[in-house]
Amino acid sequence: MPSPADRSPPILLRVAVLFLLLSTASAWKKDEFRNCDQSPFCKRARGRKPHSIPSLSAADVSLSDGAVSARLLPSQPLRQNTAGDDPEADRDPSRILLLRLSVYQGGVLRLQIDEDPSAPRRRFQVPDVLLPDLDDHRLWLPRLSSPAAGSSSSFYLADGFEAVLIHDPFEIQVRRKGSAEPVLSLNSLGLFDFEQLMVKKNDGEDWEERFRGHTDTRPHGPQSISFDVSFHGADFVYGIPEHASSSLALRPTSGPDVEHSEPYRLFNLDVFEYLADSPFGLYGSIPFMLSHGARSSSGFFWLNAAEMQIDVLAPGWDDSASPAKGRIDTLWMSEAGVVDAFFFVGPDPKDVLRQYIGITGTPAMPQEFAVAYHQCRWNYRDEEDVAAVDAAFDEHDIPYDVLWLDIEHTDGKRYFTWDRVLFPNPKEMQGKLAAKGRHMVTIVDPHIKRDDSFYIYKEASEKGYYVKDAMGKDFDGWCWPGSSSYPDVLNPEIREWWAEKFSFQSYVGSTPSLYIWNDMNEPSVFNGPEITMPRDAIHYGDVEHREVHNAYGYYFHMATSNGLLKRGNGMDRPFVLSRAFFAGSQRYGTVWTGDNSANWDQLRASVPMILTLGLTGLSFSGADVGGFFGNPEPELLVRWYQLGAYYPFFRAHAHQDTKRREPWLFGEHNTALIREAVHVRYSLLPYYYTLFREASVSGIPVMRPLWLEFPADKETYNTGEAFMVGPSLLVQGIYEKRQKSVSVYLPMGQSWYNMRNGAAYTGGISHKLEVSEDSIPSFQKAGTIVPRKDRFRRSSTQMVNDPYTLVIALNGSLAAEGELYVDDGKSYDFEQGAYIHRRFIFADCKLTSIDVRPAKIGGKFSSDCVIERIILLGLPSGAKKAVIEPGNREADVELGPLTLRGGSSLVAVTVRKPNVRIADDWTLRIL
Ligand code: NBV
Repeated sequence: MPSPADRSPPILLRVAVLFLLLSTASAWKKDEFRNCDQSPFCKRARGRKPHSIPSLSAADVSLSDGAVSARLLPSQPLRQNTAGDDPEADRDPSRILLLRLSVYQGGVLRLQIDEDPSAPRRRFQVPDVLLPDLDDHRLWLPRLSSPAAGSSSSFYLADGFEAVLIHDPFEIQVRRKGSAEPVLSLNSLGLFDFEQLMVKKNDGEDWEERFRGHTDTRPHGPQSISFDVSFHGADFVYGIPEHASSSLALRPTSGPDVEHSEPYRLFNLDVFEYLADSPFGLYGSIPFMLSHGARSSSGFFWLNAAEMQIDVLAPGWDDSASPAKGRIDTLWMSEAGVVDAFFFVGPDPKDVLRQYIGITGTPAMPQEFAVAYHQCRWNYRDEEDVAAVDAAFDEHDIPYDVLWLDIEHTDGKRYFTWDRVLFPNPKEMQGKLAAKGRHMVTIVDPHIKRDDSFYIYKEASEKGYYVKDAMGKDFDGWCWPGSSSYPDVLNPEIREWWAEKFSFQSYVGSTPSLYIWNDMNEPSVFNGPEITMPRDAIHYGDVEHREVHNAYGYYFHMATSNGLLKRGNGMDRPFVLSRAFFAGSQRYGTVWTGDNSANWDQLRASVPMILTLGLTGLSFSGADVGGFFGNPEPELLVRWYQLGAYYPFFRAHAHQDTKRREPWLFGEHNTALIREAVHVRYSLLPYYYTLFREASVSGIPVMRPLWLEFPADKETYNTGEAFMVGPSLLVQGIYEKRQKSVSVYLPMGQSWYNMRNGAAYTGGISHKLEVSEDSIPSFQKAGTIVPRKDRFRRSSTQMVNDPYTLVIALNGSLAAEGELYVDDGKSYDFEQGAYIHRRFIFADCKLTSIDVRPAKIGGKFSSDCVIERIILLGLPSGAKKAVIEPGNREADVELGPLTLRGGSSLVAVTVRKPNVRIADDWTLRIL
């Protein structure tokens, strides 16, 4: 067997790769990545005009197995390719496409189009993303209705909605019953194109594609699919992460008034120093778009893991037709795979999210510690460094829950090992953190050092567990450890094997308080085309990498998460952070927005990015607080903590070349500001945990665009600077240096209370507010109740028995409602009903706590925690005391500050020490 050195890339290439990695001076390297014009499938599809290609018609439309099936045939005979240079004209006219339409409960239409069995090979359909029991929710269609002329077939889709298959040219429409206007349509612009697989007729045929010295052999020829999807009645479209943008609504990429723009690209890539505003694809891909408008919301999801490019077309993009009103046209293009697409009828935006989550799964319920603050850096040098950082948090009275170790903690980037000099006693180190209720996370990347003395490498190579190159040998790519191979996680057996590696016996030095971080799983390959794996590499089942690329990181995340689940005998909720993701990743853990930079634009872009992830299922996400590349000035760092404290995933992180930036390194004043920001998060942990529970049941994200809560308020549709945390809090970031004032739009229908000083504001207008350095603007919506814990400890685990504060923001009718969810914070006992779930209702001067667990649920979770304070905002003065039932006990009512530190806050009515248990039913009457 050749030595690893023999297999390394040539020295020149290694120098070039090293240069690429070390050159931090210049930003994003555009030329490293293909643009649409350099991807023939994208260029071809983008160049087409509506109805300009031979159309397909649906024939033999019938019901079979409770679903609609049809054959798609050319409407007219195909052109002759006389010049021999048009691959579109070369297809075998005798081959047809098979179409199937099926309906799932809750307003979901599925469209599948694939080649017939005479195709030279089976095209790849992504397994393991749709919920395994999805078919149990399929509706059996009893009948198809066709008008007399037989030009279309329609069938039931959901109450008030029907689906229509128009036969020639074929088109799919989702319509409100009785209305001729669709809500969603596919191929209404006649852009549907499906490149069928071909067999090479002679060796002279050149199907290869070249890009920057890399050759893609493309043994199966062009196989792309493209089509148009229109969202009717839509004002804006959102979704399809991951791209960095300052705008939450997707800006048009083609049409009048659009400067030359690339389509939105979905191709998982390790992009060095990405731009804050660009349609270029980043680390993860979710081909799910949703629309919202005054009339309705709807959604479209294409389950396809090959490279995808999506254009949002500006009105008038097609100069041959008059601009469509109240409709957004989009063009979807994928390099390979099949059509397996889902239409979601809405009509409310939360319905669309539920419909999407209904097929891809609800987000995993995180452990409570994971919802708290995480401290990371590439790298904490050694055990002394870890101990010093840990101690300094305590000295400076800043709580934190998790300390992270990046790649340098390993023995030569061999994951699952420890550098013996720097980390000689990993178990002891973790034990010391665990004694304070803290946890540790270590990094485990997918590139495995090709070194026969490394047990993981050896075992996987003996078992034949690596992705293969186009020649059938173990793929050999260059990454952190040098020459590396990549486990073929598409194979369930290999995922099982990988999962085993997390057992305490196998991962020597790991303890139960250690959790995992998966980085570089796009996968990143330094010497590969576009810094990733060649598209003609081969996976399990003879699947080409091009077909599965966007889901590689998903499978890796899944295998790791299952490893932690196994390690804890199914009783400990895994925590795994992944950089790459795909539809369904929400079931396996957390993601973050990768290598951002320490500048104000990236701080601003973090909000639309996280909101978009939330809309597409990934409710547990965050951005590196402080910015990964570069050194943030103290003001930026403070503002980032103030904003990051509201991200669902709150972690500070920094590149190894940056200056140290732990919260106490910027002088007393800044330390105090950061401490305050972290305290805000810790005091809101009960509220956040309750929101994570809601997300894990319904898929409604923790951090929400304003329009998700206020779908009728048009002013909110295009806002990506302010956001809601759950239904009750609105937060506005400060994105400029030395900003003195900010204009904040507070949605209509309610008034709002400033969370720091209790001042009331009217909804439905923009308020110009002075900006202070000690916080960013945050408001509680009138009519809501927010649970808090205001005593600060070293970590969230030490707060478990602490008492609660309820903040009640009254609306115009002096009423409010809110929820609290509590469980043991780590196990799955909640699935058996071992949790507390209360609804607090305030009306007629009486606060009632109601159990909202389903009546028949077993399992019990008990807690002796009590409510130690109730703060009422908006209560007219005059309250004298509170009377608690049962027991007819009295509690004092006084005027008190809104926060424990008081500061400049207005006083609010405070019930002191009501000491009612959160687990009990009670009422508290204000007299
Ligand atoms: O493992 C080192 C870094 C990590 O700190 C970062 O968070 C990842 O996104 N990793 C990327 C690789 C190096 C990036 C230059």
